[in-house]
Parts: sequence; structure tokens; C-alpha cells
Amino acid sequence: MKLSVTFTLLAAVIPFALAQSPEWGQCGGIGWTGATTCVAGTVCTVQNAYYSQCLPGSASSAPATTPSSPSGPTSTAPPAPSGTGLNALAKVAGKLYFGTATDNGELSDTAYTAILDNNKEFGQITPANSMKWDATEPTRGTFTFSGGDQIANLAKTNGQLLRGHNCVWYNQLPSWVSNGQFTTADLTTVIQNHCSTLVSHYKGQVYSWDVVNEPFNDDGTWRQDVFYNTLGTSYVSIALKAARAADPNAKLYINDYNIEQSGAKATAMLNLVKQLIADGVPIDGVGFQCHFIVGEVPGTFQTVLEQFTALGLEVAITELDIRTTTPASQSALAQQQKDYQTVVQACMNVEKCVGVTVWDFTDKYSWVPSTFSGQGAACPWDQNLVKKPAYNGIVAALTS
Ligand code: G2I
Repeated sequence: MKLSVTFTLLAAVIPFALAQSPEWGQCGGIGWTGATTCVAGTVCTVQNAYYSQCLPGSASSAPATTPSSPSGPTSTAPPAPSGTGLNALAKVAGKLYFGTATDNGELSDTAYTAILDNNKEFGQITPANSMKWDATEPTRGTFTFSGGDQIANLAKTNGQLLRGHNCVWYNQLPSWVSNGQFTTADLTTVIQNHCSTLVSHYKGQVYSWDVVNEPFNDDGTWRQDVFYNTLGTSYVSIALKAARAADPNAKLYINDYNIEQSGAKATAMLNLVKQLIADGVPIDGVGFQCHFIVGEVPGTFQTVLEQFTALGLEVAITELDIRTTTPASQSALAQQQKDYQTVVQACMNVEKCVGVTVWDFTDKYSWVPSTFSGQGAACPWDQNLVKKPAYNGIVAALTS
């Protein structure tokens, strides 16, 4: 309340305050049409060609200058981040971030958070569970944001970008949604209300939202869930439009797995985004989850990324991990190092691949062993929070 009163007074006295971006908000970059100055106490900082952000620091009213070439720093840009760390290296390489998923239950582990909170290592975080439908709207019309807020606040404190995950997904739905007997009009309202309320709640805090998650089966057919079965493919545009209206500055993504190799599922995703673009539906990016198996990184990954960026979209690696049989052998860990390097190199080679997110950075908290019996060791840090050879594979790609 106090904040909004203060803002209202300020806005009345200083009209141009309305044209300023908030702390952590976007203030420039290719394609950016919003405010290019920042509120007092923050400075518009060029992160890369596509994204300038209001970071805490000495106040400045000078707009950030978008670099004329994607990798070319300008005189207004701060010196490139130096030192070690995956995010620092990714930024030097012209990427927006290197990030990780995290989950609320992990945040009391101080050895874990000491690494998570280091923004030289991670410049972006994604909540693994706490922004999903079952967590945020467990009963119709009643929203709970405590878990998501904890992660959003952490991102703010740490100076990290936030990816919102997710608005509409067949999984982790409360039963009132998955078992609801909806008319088309009713489910349209349900989706609009959920996406709108969720995205509005985090307005200005989220770099990109996975608005629709995993819409396809592996054979490229549409997943049969309550959304598709009731509304057909239109649920995708209903969700995207609601998200755009709720936070016009957030990048809107569709996110899926097994679209990293050429084939029916990648083709289905390409056709979907082509149709959305043709129909004027807001869509900014496609997320490639990249849940891979050691020794099986698809050789066509970079080509597929380029097929999407050729449509004018950005792409991101959103949930990278590379699993193997446990306990992992030395040779598996050596192959995993090469595989991490290959995957991150594909993003490096594609200008509009904005960043890489691992689906948690340590084997201690990986989702893999509980889903794939006898498999794991999928992350770049081991379960004792010690860096594995995989870490060096990522560094090799980021410094190539
Ligand atoms: O399955 C891996 C990922 C695939 N892409 C979408 C992601 O959202 C998904 O993340 C995982 C989370 O990392 C897991 O933590 O999604 C799983 C559910 O599909 C999450 O697992 C669930 C457990 O299955 C539940 O038993 C548990 O209550 O996490 C829940 C919260 O801890």
C-alpha cells in the first residue's frame, strides 16, 4: 500500500517517472519498445543486444544504447563481467544468462544456496514446482503465491533473471482442472483467469514465461489432456493472449522435450509456432528442455534451433540435464563432459539462443533418479556439491 501511494505521488509530481522501468525491469534491447530509463537508484545496464536491465546502482537517466552488433559493446555498457562462473562466462560470450532450476525445499540447505546465490555462476533461476497450477491455484479462484514468491524474491536479491514455469501444462494440475467437466466457454475463462492472475502477480519480475508446457506427444500428435480435449488447439492462443495482456514485457515461450532432434515432434512444434505467428498470436520463444542421456545428444540439435530462430523467435535451453546409469563410471562422466559441451556449444553457435538453464545444478536435487530407476548423475555438480567434469565441458563451450 505504502509503495503504491508513494508511486502515485511521485508520478503526479514527476510525470516522466511513468516512463521509467522498475528495478530489475527491462530498459532496452533489440525489439524493446518500452521505457529506456530506470527508476532512481538503478542504472540501465546492457546485458546483451536483446536485453538491458535496471540494476541497483547509482541513478542514471541515460537510456541504454542498444549495441549496433549483437556482440559489440558500446561506450555506455559496463565492462563485461569478469572472473569465473558459468553466468559470467555466458555473458562475456554474448548470452543473456546461464541459469538453473531450484526448488523451495532446497533453500534451507546453506551449502547449496551458497552456490545458487552466486550470480557469477547463475544469472537466472526457474522454480521447479512452485509456480505450477497445483501450487498456485489449488482450488478454483484461490491463488497461493508463497512458494513462487520465495523464488522470485531470491532472484531479485541475487540479481538473477527469473523464468516463469508454467501457466498451462497437463501435469501437476489440481483435480478441479484435470477432472473438470468444462464447457468450452468455461474452460476458456479458467485458462484466462489462471494465466492472467499468475502472470500479473509476477509482472515486471519475469524475463520469460513457459506459457504452454509440453503440448505434444513424442509422435508429434497433440497431447490428449483436458485443454486439448475441450478446446482443441485454441487453448494455446487463449493462454498466450492472456499472458501477453498480463505482462506485455515478459517473453512468452512454448516449452517441450524431444523437440531437439529433427523429426515429427520438432516439426509439430515448428508448424504450431508458424501458425501462431501467421495468426498474430503473441509468441516470442521456444524452450528446448534438453533432458538428455549420456552419449545420445542429438546431432541435429543446432539445425533445429536454427529452424526456429529463422522464424524470428528466440530460443533457450530450459531444463538441461544428461543422465547416465548410476553409479556413474569414469568413462560415462568423461562422455558427459563432452555432451554438456556439445549442447552448450549449439546454443553458443545460434545468436538468438539467449541462454542455458540446467534442471538443478546438483545431483543432490535432480528429479532423474526418482523418475528413471537406476539412472541419475545428470547434473554438473555431484551430490556432494562438487563440480564434475561436466562443468568443464560447459566452460569449454562458453569460452570457445
Ligand atoms: O520432470 C522433469 C521436468 C520436465 N519438464 C517440466 C518440468 O516441470 C519437470 O520438472 C519436474 C520437477 O523437477 C519435479 O520436482 O516435474 C516433476 C513433476 O512432473 C516434479 O516432481 C514432483 C514429484 O513428482 C512430486 O511427487 C512432488 O510432490 O515434485 C513434486 C514437488 O516436490
